[in-house]
Amino acid sequence: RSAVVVLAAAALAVTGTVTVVARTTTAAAGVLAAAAPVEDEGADCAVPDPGSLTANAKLPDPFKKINGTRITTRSDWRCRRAEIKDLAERYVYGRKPRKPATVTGTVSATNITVNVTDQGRSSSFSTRVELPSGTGPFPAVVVLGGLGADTATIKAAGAAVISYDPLSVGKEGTPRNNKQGAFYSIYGATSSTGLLMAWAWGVSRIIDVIEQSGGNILKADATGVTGCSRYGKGTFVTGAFDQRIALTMPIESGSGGAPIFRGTPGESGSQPLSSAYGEQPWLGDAFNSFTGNPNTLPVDTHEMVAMVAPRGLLIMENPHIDWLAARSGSVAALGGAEVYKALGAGDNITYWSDIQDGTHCAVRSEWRDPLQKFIKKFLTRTGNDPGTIRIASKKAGNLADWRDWQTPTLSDGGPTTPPPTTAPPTTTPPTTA
Ligand code: MCU
Repeated sequence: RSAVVVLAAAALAVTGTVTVVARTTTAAAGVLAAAAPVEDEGADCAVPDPGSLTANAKLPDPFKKINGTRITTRSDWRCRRAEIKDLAERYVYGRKPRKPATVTGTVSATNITVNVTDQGRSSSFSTRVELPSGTGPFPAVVVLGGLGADTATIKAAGAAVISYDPLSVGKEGTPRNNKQGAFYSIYGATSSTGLLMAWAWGVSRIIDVIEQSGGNILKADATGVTGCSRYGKGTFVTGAFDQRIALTMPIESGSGGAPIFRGTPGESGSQPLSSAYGEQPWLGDAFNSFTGNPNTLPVDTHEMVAMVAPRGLLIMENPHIDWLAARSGSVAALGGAEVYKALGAGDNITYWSDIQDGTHCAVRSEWRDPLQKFIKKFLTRTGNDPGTIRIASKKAGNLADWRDWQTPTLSDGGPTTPPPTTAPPTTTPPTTA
């Protein structure tokens, strides 16, 4: 497998309204883009106890293991990722249970049913399905909650739309000690796992059913996920915690979603962490200890971005509404993109906040093109878009302000040097008389 994906993390050009990070790509991006065949590919990794927490105003070094040493190879990332996953569950979202004892269900051209049994308890939920035109089997995008998703573009690009109501799996409006929905019917109303992770678990169970369905209608290895606002938070968590998901597309997720936790206290007008924790039981109960001091978190969302790597990630953010914390969102994307680059997959992430209309969760013309391109790259697999980092200057964060670590050159997994920029010498063809 020679994934010759070379990233020349080139010119950081600041244009009039946006920061564009130009990138150069050579061949075979698809090799690293592949989703894993299992939900949690690093489940066998030995993850040490995190020990006592120490304050760090900067973003934790994603390349530094819990034992204090830094990873040196791309293959080391697999178990470093498992550490990040453990920290994120422990302190931020709550535990995502392992694959349940039994998942059954059906896939038809109009709906999916999901029945789960685990720990002796059962629950069910269902979703609607809309197929694109043409002949299947089709890739599919799970749309959380309906809001803001450009379903016309998704279908036009050749993917089915699975309309999933996250609230059937994790209900809003309940106190933390009485959580409700298909997840909590199994794992208990006092489970400390927050709604975002419960919603993510529901998407994983939908994928289980698609996998078992025989693949005549929907393809199991080409699933995307999207959603806006609170469902953008859910989308972000869903993509981070299931490595079968080929393309993750959170929209305007705000505090508790993509934006770095460390950034929101200093980002004027952004939703405070106490509010993201308190408005609904979105985050896990354990996050309560960090709402006033995110600096003691041993993990931040640039590392959840990194958990998605090298899979496709399209982060869409709105810089016109302060509450949405788009500056902190840009820092998460830039920080996480460092891991993508180190893995040779720098062109598998797009971040786009350069938009005109400030309406929350509007379907926007600016996002149509990047959306189509990433669906073609990661779901129908008919494209090879190199990704774009397009940050509105109004809410442009600076990664250098947030890190005290540098991105290592990881020693395996293919070349890490850019291709020659000068053309090779040409030979003059012999002239024949
Ligand atoms: C951005 O997502 C949330 C936000 O965190 C909440 O404070 C607000 O009430 O709702 C937003 C949302 O989900 O809007 C649909």
